[in-house]
Amino acid sequence: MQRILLFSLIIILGALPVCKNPDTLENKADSTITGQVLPGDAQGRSGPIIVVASRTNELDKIDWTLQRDILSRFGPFEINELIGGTYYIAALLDENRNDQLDSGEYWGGHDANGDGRLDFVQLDGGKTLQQDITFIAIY
Ligand SMILES: [Ca+2]
Ligand SMILES: [Ca+2]
Repeated sequence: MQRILLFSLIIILGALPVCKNPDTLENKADSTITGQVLPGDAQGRSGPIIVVASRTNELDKIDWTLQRDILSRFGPFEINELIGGTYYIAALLDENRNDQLDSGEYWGGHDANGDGRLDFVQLDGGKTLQQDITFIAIY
């Protein structure tokens, strides 16, 4: 009887390291996006600036409450604890402070080719990506 118990204990202990650390390399949230928010078209305006790492560049679908940094003025931003992958960096000058992009508010982000649509960046797991962004237009 004791032998069976001991045997079971060895099996249980042997299995422990497997379930101890569920993080795999792909889903570890240890990447960072950082850079400067430049005024661009929003020069001279004020209000909280929300910068998000978004999975979409469709302005009406961006969630401004997740994976974000909030600034009180133009300047450096940093978004931490990101999983490696593809992101659109988007910025909102949230003048009415409701965490949403409203008509008449400035938006911007990383638009590499200047066509007025945000372009994605590729973020590697465990790395920090540096990308400056700017305000582009009024919504
Ligand atoms: Ca708003
Ligand atoms: Ca573009």
